[in-house]
Amino acid sequence: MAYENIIVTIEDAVGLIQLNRPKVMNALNAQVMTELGQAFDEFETNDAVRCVVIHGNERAFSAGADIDAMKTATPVEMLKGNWVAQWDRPRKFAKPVIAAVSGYALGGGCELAMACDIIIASESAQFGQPEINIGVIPGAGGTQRLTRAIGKSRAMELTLTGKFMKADEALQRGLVARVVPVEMYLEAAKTLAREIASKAPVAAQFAKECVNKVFELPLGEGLDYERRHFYFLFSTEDQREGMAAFLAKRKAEWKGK
Ligand code: CO8
Repeated sequence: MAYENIIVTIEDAVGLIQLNRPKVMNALNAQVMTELGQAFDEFETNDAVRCVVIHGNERAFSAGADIDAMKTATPVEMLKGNWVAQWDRPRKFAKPVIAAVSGYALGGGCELAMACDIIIASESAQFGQPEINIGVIPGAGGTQRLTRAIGKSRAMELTLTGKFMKADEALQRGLVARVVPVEMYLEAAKTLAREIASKAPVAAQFAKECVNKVFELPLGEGLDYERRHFYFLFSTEDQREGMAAFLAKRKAEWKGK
């Protein structure tokens, strides 16, 4: 598929999506989000892809939704276009998704990173929901996901002031998994993606789904959900193979079924 606003490649078993509007700090407009959805569709059906990394450039992961594109939008246009729904795509995508964040991850950029399963940040990363400064509020999950990730008081402070949070604080508060030097952030994300891609695919899909359910279900239902998925894995060839390989002290050969 030909893309104009993103660059899509596959390296080993890792699907790579680079947001590619550097002149506007990778601002996210309807075209970018549509292409992002198409790239996910492409990767979803490609068994060779087992993990995805989304990144921008060193200066910006993304400075958010394209302000110029939405400055005159009406509520009905927003509703009909419904491109906000694309922000949920990484969560709904079956395979694990890593956001590799360097520089700014603001507004919809922060929301897109938070919709991914893991965030790897460079030392220059800055996260924020500055929509208050342009007369609106986060609209693609920021109030919900940031608060769940870092707690109410600090999320409220960031959302009400529009200030940015630096990488070291994002790490300390659990928003990101790891902070690495700028020159290493993409490689670190790819290395992690390759490691995840080497695991049993169905188990990886279920692990992602179960961890994400923490944010949606009460504990009892979440525990039941996890247990049912655990039982189900005993119907896969990979469970037999994984346990047999462990006992035979050899490397498992996953089939993804
Ligand atoms: N949209 C459009 N253009 C942008 C955006 C953006 N979000 N961010 C930066 N740009 C453009 C600038 O206009 C500028 O363009 P030009 O060179 O033509 O003047 C270029 O990128 C470079 O930006 P700056 O000159 O401002 O660079 P600085 O280094 O001085 O500042 C910042 C960098 C701090 C990132 C600054 O650009 C900034 O504050 N950007 C806006 C951040 C922001 O407010 N983000 C939230 C947007 S609203 C949102 O995301 C809502 C999401 C809900 C989803 C709803 C979808 C319908």
